[in-house]
Order: sequence, then structure tokens, then C-alpha cells
Amino acid sequence: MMTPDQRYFFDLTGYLHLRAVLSPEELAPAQAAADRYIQMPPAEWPPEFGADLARRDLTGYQHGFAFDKSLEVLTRHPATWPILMELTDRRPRFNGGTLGYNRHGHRFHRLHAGWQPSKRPDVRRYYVEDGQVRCTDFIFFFYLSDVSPGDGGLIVLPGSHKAHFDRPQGMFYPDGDAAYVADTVPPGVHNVCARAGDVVIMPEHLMHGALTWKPRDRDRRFLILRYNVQHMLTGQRRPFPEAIRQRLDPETIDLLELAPYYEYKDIVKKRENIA
Ligand SMILES: O=C(O)CCC(=O)C(=O)O
Ligand SMILES: [Fe+2]
Repeated sequence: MMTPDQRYFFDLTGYLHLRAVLSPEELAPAQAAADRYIQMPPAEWPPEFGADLARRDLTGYQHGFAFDKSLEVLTRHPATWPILMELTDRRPRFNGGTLGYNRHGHRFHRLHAGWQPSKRPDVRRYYVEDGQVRCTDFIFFFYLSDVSPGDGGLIVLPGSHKAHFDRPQGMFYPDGDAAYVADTVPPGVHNVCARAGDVVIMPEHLMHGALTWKPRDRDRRFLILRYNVQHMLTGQRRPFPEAIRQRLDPETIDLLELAPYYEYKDIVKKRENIA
């Protein structure tokens, strides 16, 4: 469950910023592992790992969560677990774990969301049930580096997860082109400045993007963990190839499987004391 403060803020704005979630003992090995992946020459990438280095706005290191156990365990971290339980009504499915890397020279990441008010409103859901927030598709961003005001990075449009109308094209930011740079935060938009060890949570419904990263001597690194509910196939049927699955703990495998609505996963039964 969320705390009443978390629930009120999350429902109202569509995001949560949890501070200092990771202890120094959790953070240091996760940062070191992320650094190893980012520094690794492409020729050494293990099977199914890698990144599209030509992408202009953000480098996504595929399956970053599976690169090292210090990253994999974040999929079921005790601080985010209660929120995972509330949003999915104890029916979680982990479906993606990319390592995000944002450096100077990357362009503006245009505003987008994994859902639009006008398109397939039945598929991805956000609603309230029994006084709790439910959401079928959402993201946990685990920050591994610091973002200060003025640096750039994640922007969100608070409240947009419950929008009834589509955002007029170009509103807040011009549509831009491949080289588009933007570093302003217009009224109504919020730039989330997270520190290493913080977690930012949002539904896929929330309109979001990223300002051009300004610092030349620092970059932005974060693990992007995506979840949905175990009984709905809103994304890929098998998001993790065999070479990745083979590396994972049984608890992680349990978390990423599809399952019927009326069954609880072993990891949920154990942690939630369900007989
Ligand atoms: O750069 C960011 O923080 C945004 C990443 C993003 O859009 C996503 O992971 O869906
Ligand atoms: Fe996104």
C-alpha cells in the first residue's frame, strides 16, 4: 500500500518522487555495474545486451537490470514493493528493465505518453478501487546519478495521466526536429530533479519527456523498470529473451511471468503472507 500522502500526491499529479530509497551499500554496486555496462566496448556485449548508440535523445542499454545482481534486485526493492502491490492489486508483472543514459549532446526527448485519451482507452487503465490507486502500466525510475535544477533531464506534465483531451501538437514545446534542443520548463511542466538513490514513479499514462542535458562533465544514469499487471498482455508476449532469462533469479522469473487474475505469484504469497 501507499501512504496516504503518497496516494494523494500520486493520484493528483501522476508521479511520485521517493528520496534516498537506496542505501549506500545498495547504490555503490549498482552505480559500478551501470558504469561497466556503459563503458563496455560493443564487441564485448554479452548476448542480447547492447544499445542503439545512434539514438539522438537517450541511450537505452537493453536489459540493463540483468547486467548485474545489484541492478536485478531493484525490481523487487522493499521500498517500492508496497507501491507495486497497491498499483497492481498484488498482481505484478515486470516487463522491461533498460538502463537509461543521457549525456551532453543528446537532443530534447519530446513529450510523449504510453496512452492517449482518444485512443484505446480500454487497454491501459488508471482507476481507484477500494480506496487504492490501480494502474495497469507504470514505470519505476531508479536514479544512479544526481540531477540538479538547471541540468535538464526528466520533465512531466502533472495531471496528464487523467487527461480527457489529447495535447495539441506542439503545446509546451515546438514539435522540433532531430536536432531540437530545449531547456526551458514552461508553466505547468515540472522538471524532476532526482538524486542518486531516489526513485521516480509514474503511470505510462503521464505525459513526459526530457530536457536537453546541459552539463558536459556529468551525465544522467537511471534504471528504467516497467511493470504491468500479470493478467493483461499490454506489451510484448516474451519481453526477455532466453539468454537474459538464464541469468535471472527465480524470484525475478516469477515476477516477469504472465499469470491468471485469480492466482497469486509465489513471490507475492511469500511477501504478503497469503496462504
Ligand atoms: O529521459 C527520461 O527520463 C525519460 C525516459 C522515458 O521517456 C521512458 O523511459 O519512458
Ligand atoms: Fe517515455
